[in-house]
Amino acid sequence: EKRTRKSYEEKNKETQHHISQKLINIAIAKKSNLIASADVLTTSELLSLAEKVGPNIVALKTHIDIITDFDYEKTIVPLLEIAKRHDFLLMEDRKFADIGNTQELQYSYGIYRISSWADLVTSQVIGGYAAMEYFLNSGIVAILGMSSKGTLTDNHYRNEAEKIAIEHPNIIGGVCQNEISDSLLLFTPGVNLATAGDGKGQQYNTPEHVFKNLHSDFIIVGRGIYKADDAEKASLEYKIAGWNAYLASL
Ligand code: S5P
Repeated sequence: EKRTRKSYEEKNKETQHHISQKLINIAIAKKSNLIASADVLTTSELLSLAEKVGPNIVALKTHIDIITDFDYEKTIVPLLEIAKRHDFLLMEDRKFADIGNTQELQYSYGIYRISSWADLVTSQVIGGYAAMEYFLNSGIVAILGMSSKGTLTDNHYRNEAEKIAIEHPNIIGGVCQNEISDSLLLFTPGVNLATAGDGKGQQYNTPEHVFKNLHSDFIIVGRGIYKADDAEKASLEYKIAGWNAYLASL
């Protein structure tokens, strides 16, 4: 197939981008390939979740625009401190989808000032190669295929989007439910150990499936962790499940 199973050590040698290297080094040090998605609505929930799951994750994925009481000083400044202390990266799941100029403005301005804190940002590649030029401070994770039922990311779209991702030096990887090129890190959301869907179109797979069949590099888990009675314990369970699935896939 087009993607071979490579270890994080092998990937580390091949990658050029400093953000990929940082992410992989954290994965190796923590024996974790877990990215927790913090889809919570308040600053206190966000910070408390980050504190609990921090030791077990390589990155915390945010949707910063759903934080109802967002305040740069009270939300981002302490989040950066927690990320530094527990050694994880911040990934803003903004899924940019516009022309380059607008994306540049959305990335750096408004109240969120994403460019000043996000190690990684997600972006659609619908705007084409040149639209990807302006996320200068962050590694870009391109949305190549989506996990939701009825998504328009069919084979043709995925292949065209993947070409841009492979060629663009600022794009370090892709979000996808399929295998993608070896030259990209593969991030797979839609992972849950307990359920197959959410009744709103989300479709879940297990860590075993994404490592063995897709040769994924990182799993993204939202409700499986932040909705659990004990988020800290759940993050440890997903961390262990993800790492064991990775080892078994080698
Ligand atoms: O195709 C996708 C791409 C993404 S980034 N499907 C997804 O579910 N996501 C994101 O992953 C989604 O926006 C959410 O933040 C997370 C999945 O959350 P969960 O609660 O379903 O695990």
